[in-house]
Amino acid sequence: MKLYSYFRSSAAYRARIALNLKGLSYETESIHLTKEGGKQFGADFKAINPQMRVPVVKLDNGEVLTQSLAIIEYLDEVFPDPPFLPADAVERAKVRAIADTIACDIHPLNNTGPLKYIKSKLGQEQSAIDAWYHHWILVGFEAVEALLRPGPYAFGTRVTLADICLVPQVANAARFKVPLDRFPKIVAVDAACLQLPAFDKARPENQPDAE
Ligand SMILES: N[C@@H](CCC(=O)N[C@@H](CS)C(=O)NCC(=O)O)C(=O)O
Repeated sequence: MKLYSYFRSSAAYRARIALNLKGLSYETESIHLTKEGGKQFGADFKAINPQMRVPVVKLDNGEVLTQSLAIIEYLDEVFPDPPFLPADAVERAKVRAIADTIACDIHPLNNTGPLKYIKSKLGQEQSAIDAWYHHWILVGFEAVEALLRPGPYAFGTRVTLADICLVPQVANAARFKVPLDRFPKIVAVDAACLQLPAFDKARPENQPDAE
């Protein structure tokens, strides 16, 4: 398998954690999202992912998968051990709700493309962009903090999809100096997950393209 990734991309970080948890080996091809205007916009990568975003997984049979949650679901279906979701349908919906709060509600508002647009097209100062970034993480994390179960992980004693989404979002928050003292459960889950080799190996600073 090949993972098109970028060390700072939190969506790619999700895919890296999932691949590691399943014990799958993969080759990383780095797509630098800022160098020379962004390698994701080059014709070669556009031919691979018309959305021009990472992560992308290229399977050994040549099939190309995009969107981190679709990639993670695929991995969970094809490599069911260890499962990313609980056995009970209600519990599964709750884990997915935490993951979606992060992947569908928080992350898109803090993503590279929209931030660039706010700055260059809407003429906002960096201070306004930082305030925007902080705001959407803080309101999103308030909800996530309330949805977490007693740990050590986001939804109890087993790692789930919720952890796979939460840890990269905490890394983004830390990078942009969002204060997390209001979220002791999130901070504890993040610390517990990062003790696991699958999460540690997936950290931005442990990637071959880390700067
Ligand atoms: N919903 C997508 C988000 C993917 C995404 O937006 N990736 C960002 C990096 S975290 C990206 O490639 N951005 C490039 C750009 O906006 O130009 C997923 O979960 O895979």
